[in-house]
Amino acid sequence: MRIQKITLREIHLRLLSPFQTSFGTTELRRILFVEAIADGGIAGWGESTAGEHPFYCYESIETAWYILRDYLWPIVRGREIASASEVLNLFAQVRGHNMAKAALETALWDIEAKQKNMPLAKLLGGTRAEVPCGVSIGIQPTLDKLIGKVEEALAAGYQRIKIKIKPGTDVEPVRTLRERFPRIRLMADANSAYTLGDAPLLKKLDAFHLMMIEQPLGYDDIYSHAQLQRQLESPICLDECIHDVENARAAIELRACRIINIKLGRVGGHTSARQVHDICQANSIPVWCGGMLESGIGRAHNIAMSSLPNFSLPGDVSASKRYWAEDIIEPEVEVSPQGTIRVPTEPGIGYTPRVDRIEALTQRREVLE
Ligand code: OSB
Ligand code: MG
Repeated sequence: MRIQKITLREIHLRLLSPFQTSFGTTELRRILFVEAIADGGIAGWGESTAGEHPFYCYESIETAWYILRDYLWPIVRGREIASASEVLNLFAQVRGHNMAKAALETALWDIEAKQKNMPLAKLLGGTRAEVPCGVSIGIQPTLDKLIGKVEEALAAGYQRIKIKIKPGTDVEPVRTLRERFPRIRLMADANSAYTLGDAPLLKKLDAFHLMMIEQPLGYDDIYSHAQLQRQLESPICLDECIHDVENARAAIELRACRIINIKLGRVGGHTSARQVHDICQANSIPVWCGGMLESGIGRAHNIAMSSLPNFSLPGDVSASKRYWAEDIIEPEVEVSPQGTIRVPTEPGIGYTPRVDRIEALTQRREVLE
């Protein structure tokens, strides 16, 4: 394929309810899309999961836009690309900025799948017809509200509940949920809010039989997670720390975690995600797909990736209607009463971007040729 042009777009989408983590609260998502047009006119779509602020990681929508325009597009422009699987290496010259890379790389995967008239899931090597789903519930103002959110998610069929924790809002909500729901699959995500000195506090969570504790320590600190894992019975799952197959390998060999959360943006796209998936599989480390409050386009890519065989644990990819009054794809992402999402069998990402609606929500646009 040869890419004729790409369009960068920023849309604003308001979450149905504010989402609070240990690093802040999000109410309005500023989402960057890449629409790439290949020779032959086939369009592919990707979504950058960079946040509004550099709080989850150093990237933000502003850095992603700049890196895409000034560095990544010039690498792709005019180049004959035999397969989207080449793009990870082409982009290696740019250090980091994985969310910017993933936005363009995933769009090219969508194009390649459409050119081959195949579902993206199949092109990636996916084997699942449906993927198991969990929910990620933000920090709530009261324990009653938290219980209400959990009841709602369980009634909708979701297979596991993740709650966000932060210092001061940790043992209490976990204990409350475990007492109220003794048998559910429950986990907690700290988004790097603790230090190794908090090990005694984190150890208290062992009493509640969590599936895992996600990213308790420093966002780039694999070594301290290895020290913590030795002290905990609960498995540690790494999120923020894992950017590519090499540091996944380091985390596995150091025994810093027993589970890895894969996010397309954080690892730089489908090729890297598949490499992380494969090394985890070879080492009996189960993986699951993390979420970044994506709109339908990012969600569709997450579903395709989650069809790979080692995505054996329920992920954070849930129904469009949990986030948005109206999504920007057709059909919206739906979850069955059993808590699964059907992997589309249509070509490409298998959901159609609603271009009119995207156009109406667009705050900024830049066409690069
Ligand atoms: O750490 O998994 C995370 C949202 C924004 C930033 C980081 C994270 C999250 C979530 C939400 O947990 C997952 C989702 O429902 O999209
Ligand atoms: Mg996380």
